Amino acid sequence: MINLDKYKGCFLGLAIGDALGAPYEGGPLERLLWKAIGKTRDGKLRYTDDTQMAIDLAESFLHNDAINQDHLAHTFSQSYQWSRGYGPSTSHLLRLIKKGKNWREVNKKKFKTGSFGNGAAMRAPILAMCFPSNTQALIDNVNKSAEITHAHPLGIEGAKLIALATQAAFQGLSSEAILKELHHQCQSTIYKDKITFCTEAVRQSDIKLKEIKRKLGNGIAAPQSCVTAIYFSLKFRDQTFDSMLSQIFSLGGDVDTISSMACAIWGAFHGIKHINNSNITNIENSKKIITLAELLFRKSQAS
Ligand code: 8NA
Ligand code: MG
Ligand code: MG
Ligand code: MG
Repeated sequence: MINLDKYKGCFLGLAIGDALGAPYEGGPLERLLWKAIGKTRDGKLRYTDDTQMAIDLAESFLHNDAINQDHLAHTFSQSYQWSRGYGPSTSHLLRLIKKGKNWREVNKKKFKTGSFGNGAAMRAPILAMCFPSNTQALIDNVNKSAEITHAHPLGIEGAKLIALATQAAFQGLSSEAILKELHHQCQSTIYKDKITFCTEAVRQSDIKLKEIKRKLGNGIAAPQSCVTAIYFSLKFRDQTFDSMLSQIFSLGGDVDTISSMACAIWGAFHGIKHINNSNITNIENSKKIITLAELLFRKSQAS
């Protein structure tokens, strides 16, 4: 059953996973930088590019009642701030759009085939809130959202898997059914093989974290992180939000993005009532995020 509680859990999960995961990301220099800039003036944990782009996507969708690529590109560029830790190619692109370039002319400037970073996937849970019941509409709009910043087929495919996993979590499907459907939806062998491994790993009781890292990855490329996030959301489906977070923190690598995607899916399964209140009140703009989740839910009920 899809309900408002799940919408709030999904959006807040995304932001909490991101803000709590950010200090664990990367090497010692990045951690030092995050110590300096990772808190707001009133002591809340700052979220990073992952949540900012998710908020942009929600606001642009609510404004247009659709994914309007030009409006979305503009919205991304207007809220861009280097201090939120955007990926290098996305930073470059958003600065060009801010200067007045059309996104279509610059989205393949850095990489001829477009970026396959996980930047399109990290905002994909919001698309499942925009299109909670129509799978084809969800896939079409994942493509539209991803193309602006991540036109590479592997960047788009990672976003599609995260969006479909979130949609299935809202609907409360069994983990077996979710993985079967994701396997069916994979276009490339790289994702297909990872979903096959993930299906085994979710069942196995003694799987080691280093095996997950080796087989599914923990990097900033979409194929190195999207199935990893799906794995954690399913492995910890019947355990606490905080126990999932602590495992992802131990994984290392692109922790903010992997925990953001995993926590969004977990939140879509269980809803806000299963997330500790201290996690919610500790992060920047939690009230605004709850309001956006309410507006998205209301729109989904009206259509
Ligand atoms: P992106 O689009 O810049 O892609 C990330 C990286 O992936 C690129 O910089 C390349 O190294 C590589 N890459 C992507 N596409 C190609 C290609 N076609 N050919 C060769 N290499 C390629 O960034 P994004 O928007 O996808 O974001 C990815 C991650 O970066 C996110 O996790 C986000 O949180 C961020 N991030 C930031 C920091 C930081 O503190 N600055 C650290 C880690 C990750
Ligand atoms: Mg980030
Ligand atoms: Mg980061
Ligand atoms: Mg990241």
